[in-house]
Amino acid sequence: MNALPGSAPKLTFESVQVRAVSVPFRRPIISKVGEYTHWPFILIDVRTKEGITGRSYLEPYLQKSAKPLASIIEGMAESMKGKVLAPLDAYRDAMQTQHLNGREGMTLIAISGLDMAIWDALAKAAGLPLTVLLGGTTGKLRAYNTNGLWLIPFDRLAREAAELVAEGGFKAIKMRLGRAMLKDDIAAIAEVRRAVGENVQLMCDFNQGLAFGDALRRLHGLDDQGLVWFEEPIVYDNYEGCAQLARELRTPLQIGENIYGPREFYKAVKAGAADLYMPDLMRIGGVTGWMRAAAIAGAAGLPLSSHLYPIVSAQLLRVSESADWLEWSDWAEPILAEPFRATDGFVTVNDKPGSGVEWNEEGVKRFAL
Ligand code: SMN
Ligand code: MG
Repeated sequence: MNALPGSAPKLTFESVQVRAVSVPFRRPIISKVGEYTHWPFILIDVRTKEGITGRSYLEPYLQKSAKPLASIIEGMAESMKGKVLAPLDAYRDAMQTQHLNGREGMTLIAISGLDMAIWDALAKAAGLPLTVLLGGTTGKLRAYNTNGLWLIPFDRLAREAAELVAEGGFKAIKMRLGRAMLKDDIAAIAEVRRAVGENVQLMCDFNQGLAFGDALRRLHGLDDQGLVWFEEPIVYDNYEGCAQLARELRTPLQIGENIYGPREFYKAVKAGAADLYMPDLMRIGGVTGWMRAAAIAGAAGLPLSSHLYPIVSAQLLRVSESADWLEWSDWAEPILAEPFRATDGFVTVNDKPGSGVEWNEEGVKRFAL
């Protein structure tokens, strides 16, 4: 390394490798945003002249997005070549040039992927876990299991709920709602409660599946169910509608996984669109975007949870002022060098340098697209 005594080592961007895989689900997604049997991942390796490789992955939902996204990332990386690895500069420069294509969508997803890999490289070069590089400490975070309870047949709910609890001693799990009638949602909740008892907390997610009028009626009908939150009842960017629901209902309203970047995040917060927020690293702008959004949430006194990306999100929740829940899933496990498991409902950020993302090359080869 070319470090001077007392200074952080400097890293230089050399090249990027982008690969795509598609991993079959143990429990396929059946939701209002579609049905999926496989989950695509884009794997990003940022190589530096100094020999350190920064890694990240994206979960682009649609297999067909993998190729165009990979070429956007490669194009963006072209202009980073030879530059000092500095995530805030890279974010700014990429935004300045890429805003010609729009500041959200694929642009920000690509920036987010590169940003996370760059931060990973810097943490590795410093010999520190990302959370420590960002000024925090390693340790535990409470997590809920999101691995199942999609809109599956009613008679499978109880068994699956019990399985989710058992997967990591979870004290909280998430189920999907928005079945045909209000009474169906009430019955589904009762079925899950029957299986897991009163001591497991229940989150619920509508995946934007309700029209505003339906949501108004449905959520009032579910308001006395003791749910931890109502997630995305209506289309995510109807901030006025979300704000009305947040004001009217006693159960906290949760949104955030579809919000692009800290600027949009600020607009949602300013509109009072929710009581709780859960940014997704792929859309919020990677580590850089997350830290900016976390500062806004912290200052506004709004609890912050994560969406997907459990390993990297855990590093960031540890340094987020208003950290709330980590959303735990094991979907990336077949391509990761080490599983990221929960015990007694908690995940632990360990002392390994970096963000925690390393590949299981055998898994990557097996599920390559
Ligand atoms: C979700 C995650 C991944 C795919 C579809 C839906 C969901 C969540 O919104 O919050 O976990
Ligand atoms: Mg959701």
